[in-house]
Amino acid sequence: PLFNVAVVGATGAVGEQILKQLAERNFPIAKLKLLSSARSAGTKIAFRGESYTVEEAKPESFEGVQIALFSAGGDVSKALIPHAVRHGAVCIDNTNAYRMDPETPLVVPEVNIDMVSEHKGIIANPNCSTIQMVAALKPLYDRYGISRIIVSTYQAVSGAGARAIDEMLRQSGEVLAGNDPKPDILPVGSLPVKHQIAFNAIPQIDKFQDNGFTLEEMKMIRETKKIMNDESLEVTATCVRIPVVYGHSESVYVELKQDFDVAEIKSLLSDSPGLVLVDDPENQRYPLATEAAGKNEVFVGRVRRDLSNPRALNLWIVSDNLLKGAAWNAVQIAEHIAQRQP
Ligand code: 11C
Repeated sequence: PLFNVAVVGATGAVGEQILKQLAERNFPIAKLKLLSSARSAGTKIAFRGESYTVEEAKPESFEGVQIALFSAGGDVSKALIPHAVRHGAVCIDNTNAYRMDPETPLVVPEVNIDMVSEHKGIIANPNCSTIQMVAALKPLYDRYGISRIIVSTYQAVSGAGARAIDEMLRQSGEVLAGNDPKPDILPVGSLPVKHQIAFNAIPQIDKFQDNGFTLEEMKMIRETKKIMNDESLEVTATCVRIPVVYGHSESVYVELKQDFDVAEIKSLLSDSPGLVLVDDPENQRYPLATEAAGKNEVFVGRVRRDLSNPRALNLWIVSDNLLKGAAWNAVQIAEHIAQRQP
C-alpha cells in the first residue's frame, strides 16, 4: 500500500535529511505534505523531481495523514501531535516531548523494534547521542549483560541546528583572520551566556538540571535505561560540543556481567546489523567523524579491555547525528510501520 505522509519541520536540518532518506528508500508515498512554522511556510522544496510548497503546520493539517514525522522542536510536537493522532496518523517524533512518556515506545530498530507494536499513536525517536551508543552496545548487552556505562561525548554542531553550523564556520574564519569571534547561539540559544565554539570544546549541551548534569546528559542516562528496558543499568555521561560539523563521537567505558574475549567482542560487533567495526590500530584505522558523515551506519573501534577492570571494555563509537541519530532511525521506524500495514 501507499501512505499519506507528513513531514513537520521540513525546512530544518533533520527534515531535509528525512526527505532525502524517504526519496532514497523509495518510501511508498501516496501524498506528501511538507509542514513547518509560519516563518518557513511558502518555501519550495523539490522531492523526487516534483516541487512542493511548505505549508504552516496547524491542527487541521493532519486530516488524511497516515504517517507523520516530526522534527520541529518539542513545543511543536506537544502542540500538534495530539491533533495528528486524533486524525488517525501514526506520529514518529524526533523531539524530547514524548520520549519518557510511559505510553510511548522509544525505539532504535536494532535494539527494540518490537516495541513499535505497542504504540498508541506516537513512537519517539531517541536523542542522537543515545541512539548510536545503544545500537553499538546492544549486541554486548544480549551476549554478556552490561552493569555500567560511562560515556563522554564529542558532539557535532549540527546537533544544535543549521544556525550553529553557520556560527562555527563564521567564527573559524574570524579567528583565522585575527579577529575576535562573536558567539551568538552556542551553547544554548535561549540562554544569555554564549561561548566561542571555533577551536574550542564546550562541556555544556542543553540546559543544566538541578543535579548538575545537563539535559543532554540526562537524556543519555534516562533514554538508555528505557530503550534497553533495564532500570538497573548504571549510566553516567559527560556531553561536550566540539567544532565538528557532522558526526558525534563517543568514548565509552562499559562493564560487562561476564568474562569475555576481545576477539569475540570484535566479531560480534562486526556481525551485527547497522554496525561497522573499524579497528586496526596497526594501520591507524578507527572510526572518524569525517568518514561517518553522510552514512547511515554506526562505526565502532578502539575496542580494548580496560586495564583497571578485566570485565570492562573501552570503545570509540561514531555516527552521523543527523542520519542514524535522527532521520535514518525515524525512516527505519516508518518503514517498519509501512511493512506491517495490510
Ligand atoms: C545535540 N543531541 O547534539 C542534541 C540534538 O533531543 O533530539 C538533538 C536533541 C534531541 O545538540
